[in-house]
Amino acid sequence: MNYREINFDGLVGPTHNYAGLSHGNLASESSQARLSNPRSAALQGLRKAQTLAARGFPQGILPPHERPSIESLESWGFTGPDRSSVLRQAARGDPLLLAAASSASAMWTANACTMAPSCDTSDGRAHFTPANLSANLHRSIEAPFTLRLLQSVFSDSSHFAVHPPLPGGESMADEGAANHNRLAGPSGNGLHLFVYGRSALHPQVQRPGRFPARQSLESVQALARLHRLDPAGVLFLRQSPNAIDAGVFHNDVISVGHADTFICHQEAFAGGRTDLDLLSMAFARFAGSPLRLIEVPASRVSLRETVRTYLFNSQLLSLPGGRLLLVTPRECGESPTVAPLLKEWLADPRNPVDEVLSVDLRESMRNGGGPACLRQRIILSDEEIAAMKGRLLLDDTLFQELDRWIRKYYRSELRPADLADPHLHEESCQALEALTRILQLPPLYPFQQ
Ligand code: SUG
Repeated sequence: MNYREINFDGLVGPTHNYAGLSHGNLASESSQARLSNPRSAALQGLRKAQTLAARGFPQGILPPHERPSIESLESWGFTGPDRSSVLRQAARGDPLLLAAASSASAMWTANACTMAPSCDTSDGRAHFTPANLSANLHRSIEAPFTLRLLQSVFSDSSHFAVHPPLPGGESMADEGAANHNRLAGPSGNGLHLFVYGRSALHPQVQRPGRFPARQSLESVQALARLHRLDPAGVLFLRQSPNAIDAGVFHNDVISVGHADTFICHQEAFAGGRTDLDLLSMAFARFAGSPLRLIEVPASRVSLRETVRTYLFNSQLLSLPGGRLLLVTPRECGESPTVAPLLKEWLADPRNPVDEVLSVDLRESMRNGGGPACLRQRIILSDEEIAAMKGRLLLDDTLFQELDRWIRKYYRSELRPADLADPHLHEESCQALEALTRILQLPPLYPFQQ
């Protein structure tokens, strides 16, 4: 069977703003209250997706969520005869809750779910579990809509299993594919690397001292079981608490893997070199071929520069002949330490990276979201692709329609104070209504019920 990796990028929603909601995410904290430009943000993301689609990389799109989430505000006790009164009450009662209900954070679809392709699962179906994102209030409210969306797109239960987000609150905190990599060699056997930052049931596992560790060991173990993965093809590694304390709130800020290549910073994992040896051995045993491992020493790129440039939040994509394309944030090319490193990689014939493509994602980057955060990798067979519902695969026509849609509906300036503006919610709903038609989805949004 022929399998393809499709990158599903999240369309940035019309309420994209900087509310400083993510403790431990340095970009989010330092951008708080900054003026945002939702239109540019959405166009930057769409342009990245289109650039890759135009080069022949299969590319999908996932829609934004309804924001501000009136449903969430009502569930937190803000009531009223209509939506504007709920918004007014929330703005007066607790502007921080309104900000949490308004974030366009669903754009970072790496956090939408974790998936396992059908070639790796014992029941031969592709498995999906939406992330509960319970570490942050503004992100936790994404899970119900993500579930509805996945259930709608992957509704054919002969091909797909869509699980509900993990229950269990903080103990089962799950951030989705941002802490998961599937590595595979020519044999096609996929090794699943799950990364966690703490354990709920084993308090002896050291936690970071400064910032929260979002993903629990118990959650990744549950995902591997639910997705019916072969235990021999699964590895759990702990993120380095030092890295978390330096602002590495997800593992995809410090490592990226694709096919048989894994690129990471020296300080990515708690066990350092031992963990990388474990990974190489597990891969060689399971995939039957060696892992191409690129470890970047701290003496070349500091943790600080790692977090500032998002080098490891680049996308790795297969070019013909087993070579790789690295899609980096523009910040990498501007860095006095990262730019020369990338040049060296390109000049070194032993390094599998053959091309670097720099993309401008400034609006998302200011909230801590680089190229890899904006995409969810979904590996499907041709038959499964045909069984997907909706018009989510990006081609030139869809790109043109989405480009026009963004230019029509999105504001070019948004301040945190604008979140209480009832017109913003109305405009967003009009935009999402139009998008529902463009993407040929059923009415899934709360305002459509
Ligand atoms: O969860 N930022 C997101 C960034 C997510 C990046 N995703 C990956 N690494 N895969 C987060 O911290 C900031 C929102 C604000 O502050 O307004 C935010 O949610």
